[in-house]
Amino acid sequence: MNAAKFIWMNGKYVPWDEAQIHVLSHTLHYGNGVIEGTKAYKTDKGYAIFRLNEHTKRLKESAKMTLIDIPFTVEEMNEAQIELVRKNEFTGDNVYIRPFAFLGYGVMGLYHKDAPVETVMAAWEWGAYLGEEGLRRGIRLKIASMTRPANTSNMGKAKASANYLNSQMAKFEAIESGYDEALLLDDQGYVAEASGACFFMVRDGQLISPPNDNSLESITQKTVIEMAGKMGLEVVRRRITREEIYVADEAFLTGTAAEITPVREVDARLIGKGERGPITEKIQSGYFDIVFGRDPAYEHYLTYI
Ligand code: PPE
Repeated sequence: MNAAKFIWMNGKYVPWDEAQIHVLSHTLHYGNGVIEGTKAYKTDKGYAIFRLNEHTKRLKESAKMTLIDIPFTVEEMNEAQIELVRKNEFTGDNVYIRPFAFLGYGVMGLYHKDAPVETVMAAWEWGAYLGEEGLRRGIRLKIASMTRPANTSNMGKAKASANYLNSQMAKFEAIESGYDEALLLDDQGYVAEASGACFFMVRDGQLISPPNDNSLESITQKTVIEMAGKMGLEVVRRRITREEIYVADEAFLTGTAAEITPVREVDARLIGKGERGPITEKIQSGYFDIVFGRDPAYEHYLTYI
């Protein structure tokens, strides 16, 4: 990865290499931690963080769900991220910010009430999540053999570190099988989300994305729905089964890291013409206009640093 200069740890900026923890930290053993993924883009007026407050609020909410009491307010954490991007003196066209909270050293055993909470914000320059070619040509998606855990035994709305074991297994399987990314169904067989992004398809001019019944409440998905509405596209939130995807005209993934990544193939079936479709292209370029500060209608989503 690309190292940066400073990491914010519990209220202080520490040099990148000194941001260390004890091997007996609670989260390392039992997996209860929460993360965010936020992005800053280099606009004509300098870096701007996209939908900063919503990402930080989601971190606080994920922590509440998994019983981690973050000792910082959303405002304090927003300020820390702004300052972090400033202090690191980045030069690239975008910066990934990873705010997270986890349980530190001092308590063993599952009952975590007395484990110290560590709050960290890191930022670094990260290339295209699913590759530059993926953004242009589209990626190949495999439906994973594992499903997303059922809501009866998991909290998919929390951006919890523990949820990523399921994502990791699916992603590994997809890549080992020659694909780029995994799509997970829920325990009823309906599309939930990709390993680290949400799913959209286009059929007969209609944009369809599943409800967030078994997925993260994606901020990028919400942005795309708003954009599509303004572009005059019909957007439907409904359950999707796998065979519908096979005959979709277009498909794409949305996420902070994935941005808008076209899908050109799913389980050995070409989607549409097997390339980035016209609606996907429109949404993708519209999204880049927004995050790079080229669309005044969405200026309120940008926090300039
Ligand atoms: N679902 C999952 C499981 C997920 O991890 C993400 C983001 C999304 C949906 C999209 O959410 P949003 O970013 O609010 O639109 N995944 C983050 C982590 C990626 C990683 O590999 O790390 C991200 O995109 O930052």
